[in-house]
This record gives sequence, structure tokens and C-alpha cells, in this order.
Amino acid sequence: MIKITDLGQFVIDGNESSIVENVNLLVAAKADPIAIINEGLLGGMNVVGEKFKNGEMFVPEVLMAARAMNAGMAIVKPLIADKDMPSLGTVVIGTVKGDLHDIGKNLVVMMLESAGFKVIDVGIDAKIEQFVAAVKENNADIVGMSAMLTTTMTYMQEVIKACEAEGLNVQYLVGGAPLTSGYCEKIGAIYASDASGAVDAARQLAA
Ligand code: B1M
Repeated sequence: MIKITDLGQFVIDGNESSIVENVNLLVAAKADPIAIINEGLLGGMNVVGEKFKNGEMFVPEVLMAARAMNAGMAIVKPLIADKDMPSLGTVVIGTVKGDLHDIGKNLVVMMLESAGFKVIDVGIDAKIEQFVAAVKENNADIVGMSAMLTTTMTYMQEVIKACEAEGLNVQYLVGGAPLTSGYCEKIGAIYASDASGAVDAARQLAA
């Protein structure tokens, strides 16, 4: 049987069937589910994140890797009590009102989850009330917003104002093609240009 650490390469290769087969074997052999996640699945996804950042892997490969990782997660997560799941913090994330683009946001979600964040995805066309309710329900640390249109990016500021008016103690992480770091600074949010950058920024915000 393979070692837990060997799972990482299957994730990097986006080899979902080998992940499913070998995670099942490891579980049957009573391997620690948390080690399967941390040393196997997330270990591989961390490498994917680095390779994506360095331009050695591209979006379709990252999506395949994430799908393979999620297939393994689906097997082991039911074996772990919620309290035992390591978490760096909770991120509520969505593509803002009026905007239906979600490929980049979904990539950010996968990378954040791989890095060990609990992520509440409020989806596309997300309104202020959805962000606020999700932050309150989940006691979130970070609000993440994605926008791909110049006409929708301004909604981010409205979400931030609403969270502040509600007295929510959260930090703001934003991204999307039309944004600039200058604009994000002006609205009081941290800007990340890609999914790996989002993970780095979230780690700093949660520290
Ligand atoms: Co649309 N679209 N689109 N589109 N679309 C763009 C964005 C556009 C630049 C195309 C163009 O004209 N050249 C343009 C926007 C122009 C502008 O406002 N500046 C545009 C337009 C105009 C429109 C419509 C208005 C077209 C129309 O109907 N007339 C319409 C709007 C619909 C709406 O949202 N209300 C529309 C519709 C669509 C589709 C539905 C067909 C489809 C979306 C499908 C989907 O997402 N499920 C679509 C697509 C696919 C695109 C392009 C081609 C690709 C976007 C994408 O997925 N990129 C895009 C042109 C382009 O970018 N080349 C375009 C890949 C993705 C991995 O990158 O989303 O940038 P990206 O995400 C990156 C980073 O930005 C960052 O990390 C991600 C991963 O590295 N990031 C974050 C993103 N969110 C983040 C959040 C973070 C941190 C980082 O923290 C929380």
C-alpha cells in the first residue's frame, strides 16, 4: 500500500481515480484521517498552489487537482469531528451583486480550503444581506469578494460599509480582473491578484 505522503502526487497530477482508490485503502487500513488530509491531500495542493504562482501550472490543471483533492476529502471528512478539523480561520466569500463570473472565485475558494481555511461560499450575484448574514452565522474572520466587471466592483465598498455599520469585526480580501491595489486600498480592503496571492493575504489577515 502507498504511504499517506504519496497521495500528494496524485493530487498534483489531478488523478481523481487513484486518489479515491488509495484514500479508501488507507482508511480501511485505519490510517489517521487528519494525516490523510494534512500530509496527503493538502500537501499536494500546497505544491499545486506554488506551481500555479510560479506559472508552472495553469487554471485547468489546478481545477483538476482541486477536483481530485475534493474527492479524497469527501471520503475522509465524514470520519472527522468538526472540532478536530484544523482551521486557520473562516472566510465568507462571494462574487458581488450583479456579477455572475465565478471561475476565479471558485479557484480562490479551493485554494483557501486547501490551505486550511473554513470557507462559506455565498455564490454569485451576492447581496449585502447575504455577506452580513453569513459573517454573523459563522463568526467569520474575513469577507472575500470577487468582481470581474467595472460596473460591479464598486459594490464591494457598499458591502464593507454595511459590515462596518453592523459593527462586524472582519477584514476584507478582494480580487478580480478590473481591480487595482490602489482602488482596494481606498476602500479598505486587501487586494490579491490571483488565488495563491489570496491564500497568502488571508494567512496574513488571520495571523
Ligand atoms: Co465575462 N467579461 N461577461 N463572462 N468574461 C469578462 C470579465 C471581460 C473582461 C471580457 C471582455 O470584454 N474582454 C468583460 C468585463 C469588462 C469590464 O467590465 N471591464 C466581460 C463582460 C463584459 C461580460 C458580460 C457583460 C458580457 C455580456 O453579456 N455582454 C457578461 C456579464 C454577466 C454578469 O456577470 N452579469 C459576461 C458573462 C460571462 C460568461 C457568463 C459568459 C462567463 C462567466 C462564466 C463563469 O464565470 N461561470 C464569462 C467569462 C468566462 C469571461 C472571461 C472570458 C474569463 C473570466 C475568467 O473566468 N477568467 C473574461 C475575459 C478575461 O478575463 N479574459 C470576461 C479565468 C479566471 C481564473 O480568472 O476570474 O480573473 P479571474 O480570477 C483570478 C483573479 O482575478 C483572482 O484570482 C483568480 C484566480 O487566479 N481573483 C481573486 C478573482 N476573484 C478573487 C477574489 C479574491 C482574490 C483573488 O479574494 C476574495
